[in-house]
Amino acid sequence: DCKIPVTEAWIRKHRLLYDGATRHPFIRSIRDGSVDFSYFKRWLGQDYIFVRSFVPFVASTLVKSSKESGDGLDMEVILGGMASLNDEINWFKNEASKFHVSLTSVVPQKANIKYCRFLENLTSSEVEYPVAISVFWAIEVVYQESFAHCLEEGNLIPEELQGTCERWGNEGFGTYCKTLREIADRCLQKASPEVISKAEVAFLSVLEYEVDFWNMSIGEA
Ligand code: HMH
Repeated sequence: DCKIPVTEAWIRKHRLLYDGATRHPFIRSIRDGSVDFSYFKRWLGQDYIFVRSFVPFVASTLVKSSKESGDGLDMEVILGGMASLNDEINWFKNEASKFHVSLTSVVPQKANIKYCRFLENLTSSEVEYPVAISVFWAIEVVYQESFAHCLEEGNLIPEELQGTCERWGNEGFGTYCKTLREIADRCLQKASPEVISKAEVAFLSVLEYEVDFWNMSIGEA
């Protein structure tokens, strides 16, 4: 049915993989309080590296949005996203010092290197805006859904990890992800079948990289 937004169709079609990325055992362990803090610390160090390479990707998406004909609101939303990444980098530094993780000595692991390389390839001006904005949305929504799940009724989140869950699980971040999704759907609706299909492949890659990233955090990759 052409009335279902494209992202909705993708999630329905790839439900198992989507749930694999947003309901990973590592996330479930944070929710139920059984999380191993050494895994959390590994995740923290690796994610700091990831976020640093996420910034140039978001910047390249911002450039693409600025070239779109439209009301210019997309660019403002992405600019807001960049501003929150600035806060996020500072949050990582602060959190790392609380958990005694030295960010300067973190060695990027294979799953992280691969994910960062994927993002770097997407910064090319050859990559169409609908592809880039779909990837941007997918990356953010995986964390939003994961940590919002942690915060749902009945959770036993360790006090030390409450702030982490709120960082991505809070309502404001949820609204931001919804806005990104609306932008993506609007772009995809106007895109050619070839571009839509490239964007779907990229969306699936994000889900796979996210699962690998969680696996790496629990030492299984
Ligand atoms: C691996 N995916 C990963 N790290 C993040 N910080 C996000 C998504 C969301 O910002």
